Amino acid sequence: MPQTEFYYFPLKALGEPIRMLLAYGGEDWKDNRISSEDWPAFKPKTPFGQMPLLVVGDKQYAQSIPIARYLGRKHGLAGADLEEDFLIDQHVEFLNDIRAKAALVHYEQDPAAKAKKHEDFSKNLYPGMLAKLDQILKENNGHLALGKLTWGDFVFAGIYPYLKAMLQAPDLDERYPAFKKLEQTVYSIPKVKAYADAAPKTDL
Ligand SMILES: N[C@@H](CCC(=O)N[C@@H](CS)C(=O)NCC(=O)O)C(=O)O
Repeated sequence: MPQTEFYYFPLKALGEPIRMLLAYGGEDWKDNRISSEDWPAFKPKTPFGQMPLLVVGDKQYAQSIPIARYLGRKHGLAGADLEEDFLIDQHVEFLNDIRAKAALVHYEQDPAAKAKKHEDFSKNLYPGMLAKLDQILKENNGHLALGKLTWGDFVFAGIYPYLKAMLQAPDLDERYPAFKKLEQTVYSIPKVKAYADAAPKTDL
């Protein structure tokens, strides 16, 4: 069996769903956490100049959501047919829409523009999007899709701390208990828990 190597920064963020899926699948994999000092030398070796990156033997797999979908299919966490796969994709993309909006604020360099964007999105965008996400979880038995565990739940649980920080919403758990519950559901799966217990602790 070729060695499976995973590469990401020493953060959860976009890498954690993939780490959790590798752990769930019981794969023999190496968790390479690339420091910001080592990143410039590694960047040109990646397909898109970005991480996460999964390498299996001589094959490289890039882009976090396709990697999660690929591992989900590999480990029995996908839909049973095209229609079910579509529902998982639809809700993962909606979650990613929220992440992308929050990232616009989080990565804004100008402090005044950042504060203005945060105020605007907090008033006009986040409440509706978060309420919709909450409704999706409630309609799906606490899961992101299909009323049961899918790879989409791993995407949710893995990025949740990063999302919470980018939304500047430390009270998100209290406002939407279903979010925290889904994160806990995935982290309480024994193989995922064993990975998380042994992994370096990071906030995001
Ligand atoms: N669409 C890509 C985005 C990946 C991405 O934004 N990666 C960031 C870290 S979260 C990165 O590699 N940044 C370093 C750089 O661009 O030099 C994915 O989902 O994998």
